[in-house]
Amino acid sequence: MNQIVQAWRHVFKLDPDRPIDDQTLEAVCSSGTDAIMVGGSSGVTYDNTNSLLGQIRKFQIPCVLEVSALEAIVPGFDLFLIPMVLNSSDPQWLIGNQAQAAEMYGEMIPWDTLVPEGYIVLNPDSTVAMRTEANTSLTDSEAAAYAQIADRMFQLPIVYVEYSGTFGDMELVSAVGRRLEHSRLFYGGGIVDGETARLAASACDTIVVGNIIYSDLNKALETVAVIKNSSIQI
Ligand code: 1GP
Repeated sequence: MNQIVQAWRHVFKLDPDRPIDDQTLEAVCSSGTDAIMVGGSSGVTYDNTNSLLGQIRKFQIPCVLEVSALEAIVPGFDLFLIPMVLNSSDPQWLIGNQAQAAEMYGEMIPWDTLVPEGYIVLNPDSTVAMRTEANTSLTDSEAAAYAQIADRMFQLPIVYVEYSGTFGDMELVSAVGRRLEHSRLFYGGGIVDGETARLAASACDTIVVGNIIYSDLNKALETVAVIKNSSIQI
């Protein structure tokens, strides 16, 4: 299961709360990206998640759900990514929601399909930062320390540096990457063209591209081309 994630270099993230037409979706799914991640910070429901899954399943591409709301867990995804927000000031986002899910669905949880992600949320203006009350003012070395704990103590397969909506500090991302031994480093936030994709890919293992899909499809597709046609070792 984790081996699947280990092979990803480029992922498109689609928001169930934002409609996408079939033509755009076909371009996204046929782009050469490694996987489609479904997830969002607000407005995610069972119905809009199920509907987006139905659209994506017309294409042959791994499709995973990043779980952000208990009531929007839809069966039928290849994997379920479970965020744990390492720098939230509210333990609900680190372990509380997960424990609640285990209490509600314990016997039914398909554990083999769950992949925990240690999130480090760093854009203070993003919905996710506000919602999770994340401490976004981490220094490079503080962020790297969180990552090391995620890697060596929690043994999380993914550490995800999240700047959703803005391009982040690649020095910090590199500092995090240097501290990881086993976890795969995901980076997302503000990747809007080939150049930002290249810069981010140089600092992490897997880039996640979201918003630009909805505002400039060609630029979004450029982010795949740059990763797949380059010799960047990520
Ligand atoms: C959001 O990390 C992703 O969770 C991607 O960010 O939408 O800014 O590309 P953008």
